[in-house]
Amino acid sequence: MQRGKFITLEGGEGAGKSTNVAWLADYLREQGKDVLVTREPGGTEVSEAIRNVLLSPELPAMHPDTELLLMFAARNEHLRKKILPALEQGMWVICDRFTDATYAYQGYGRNIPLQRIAELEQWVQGDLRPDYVILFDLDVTTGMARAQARGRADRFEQEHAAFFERIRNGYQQRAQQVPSRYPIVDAAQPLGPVRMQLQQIINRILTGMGQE
Ligand code: T5A
Repeated sequence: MQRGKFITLEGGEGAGKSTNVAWLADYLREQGKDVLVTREPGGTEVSEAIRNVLLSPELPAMHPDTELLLMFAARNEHLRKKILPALEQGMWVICDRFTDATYAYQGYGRNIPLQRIAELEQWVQGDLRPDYVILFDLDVTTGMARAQARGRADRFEQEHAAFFERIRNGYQQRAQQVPSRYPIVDAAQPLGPVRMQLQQIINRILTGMGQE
């Protein structure tokens, strides 16, 4: 059985990942793919419980390393129980955020050394990396306004603009290192044009041209 593709969606707050993930999965199913949609932090019962701790605005601030370790604890459970079995069955896995978010938020955002994140990544994931990371790029002001319009802010959404600027910069730097693995969506456009961009990206991946 051929292993499925592992595609992650990344970007800052309010960039439109959740809005588009189901549409993306439906488009892939129309093309004959068996698709699993999931998210991080979360994706399994245990990992969703860890997510509640990570996002709760009621808990006091946690040490950045605690946050980092909880992200990877949730990821370890999610990978072993859900993502890896699905990929091995030939399914395409679409995950709303993954380890690029850890580099962006805990690395660039919280200033944790990137090398420490790389060590945990290697420990938890071995050689597994997403085949493609679709980056929804959006200016911080628009992203925060969209997220705020939705209502009550979680622990991350309560951060200041400078934190989110560092995150956007972190994502852009990672995308520039391997542009063929990081197709970028201009997420400031209205929903229709955003979906047209996504469709083009997926078509390139389906025809095997995504890595050229
Ligand atoms: N995190 C996560 C880490 O710090 N480290 C990690 O390793 C991981 C995995 C997760 C938080 O955890 C952090 C990052 C996050 O802060 P979450 O609730 O899953 O929390 O957060 P997000 O993934 O950021 O979810 P958001 O909802 O904020 O962002 P989305 O999913 O990108 O945005 P979405 O689709 O909900 O859209 C937001 C609003 O904008 C509208 C939508 O209708 C919605 O109201 N919208 C548009 N409006 C106009 N034009 C468009 N093109 C639009 N697209 C969407």
